[in-house]
Amino acid sequence: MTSQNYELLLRRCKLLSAPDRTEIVDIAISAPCTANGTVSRTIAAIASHIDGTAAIELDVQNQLVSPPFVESHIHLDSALTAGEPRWNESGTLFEGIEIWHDRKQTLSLEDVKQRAIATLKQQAAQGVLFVRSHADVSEASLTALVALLEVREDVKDWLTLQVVAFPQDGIYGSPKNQDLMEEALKMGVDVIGGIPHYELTREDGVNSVHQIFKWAEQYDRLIDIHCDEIDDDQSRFLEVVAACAIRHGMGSRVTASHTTAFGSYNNAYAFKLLGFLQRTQLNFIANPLINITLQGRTDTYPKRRGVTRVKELWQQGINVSLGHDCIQDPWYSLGTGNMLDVASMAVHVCQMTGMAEIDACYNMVTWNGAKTLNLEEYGIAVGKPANLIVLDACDRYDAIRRRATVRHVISQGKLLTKTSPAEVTWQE
Ligand code: 17E
Ligand code: FE2
Repeated sequence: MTSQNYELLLRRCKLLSAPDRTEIVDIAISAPCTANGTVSRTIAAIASHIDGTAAIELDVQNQLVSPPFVESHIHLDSALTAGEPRWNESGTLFEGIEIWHDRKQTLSLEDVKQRAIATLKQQAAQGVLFVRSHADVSEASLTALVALLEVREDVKDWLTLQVVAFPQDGIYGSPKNQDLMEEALKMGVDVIGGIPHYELTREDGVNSVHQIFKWAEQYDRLIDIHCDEIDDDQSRFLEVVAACAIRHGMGSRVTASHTTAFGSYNNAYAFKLLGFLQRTQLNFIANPLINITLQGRTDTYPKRRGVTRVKELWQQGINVSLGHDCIQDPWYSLGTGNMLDVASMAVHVCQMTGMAEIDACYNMVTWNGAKTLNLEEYGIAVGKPANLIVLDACDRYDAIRRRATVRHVISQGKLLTKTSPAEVTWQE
């Protein structure tokens, strides 16, 4: 057999080839081939030893090779604005919405694009190659949306971005907002969002969910609703989303984000709801960094964690992924884009410290995120697009515990970034 020439060869990889499988292998990535005008590089071979040469050959030395991280929930339009025009002193969701309301009066295309791309670069360098971002569409100019749709195009050679039309001020909060949602759909958003707990009345909230499902059918889009992001145990829009998902047969295309009130529901109701949810194939997104800081603010002690029931949903086999939600914005002034920070916070806040539970938290920022985003070609297998990351870690537990450095990011077959782990030298 003649030895092949590849674009890239990775030797001695500890490959996470599936959520429950690792193997030590070589991975070869094909030279680019052009089909229908797009250049693609796919995974050509995975084997215990691959004969061949390559333009770039990396000895991975038995470190972990994983599919890229998936950031399933972030607001890129507000990223990197913390303190503008003022700091969120109460730390509540509602003060955040007020501050953002003032900041968004001064948005320009360049302002949003520059911050969004800077954030995506931070994320990509840390192994994130798939991102779902909300874009606030409650401003008449739709500046945030136009900018993020342009960014989606600008980054598509190295990162896949989905954009959600997110009505921050409510679909019925102002008479123009319904038209703005429809405008956003016509402009080509990937996903329809909503915020039923922030509509003026419970009835408006319920109606907003029905309207979102109507639009999703009419325009053939995914759904991702900010749902019950409040500690109010009476905030029960999740059951409406679940019922609509069942009736429209759309479960796997629908996501309920945050659902923090689920952490406050009484157990009798929560257990009934869990049963319903199992019939829906709905996706859930928890944002543990921000949920633990924004929620519980009206409590004294005991103080609620304000995070949805991640462990119980996972135990029921329901798809849960994790997001950052914010990086340096009016709701959360911290954040670096590192998905291992998010997974680590989930381990703590959701008390998922069992070995299988820690692995599950890693899966929530990889495979589960891909499922939430309805990505078709995710994972590392022969014939798939060559997207993968090399971590300075021996397994998922090690990666989360040490927030391991992502040493190499390979996007669409090309080496996108290299990062060296910090090195300590003891001075005798
Ligand atoms: N807007 C909202 O309603 N909820 C959030 N968590 C953020 C923005 C970040
Ligand atoms: Fe959010």
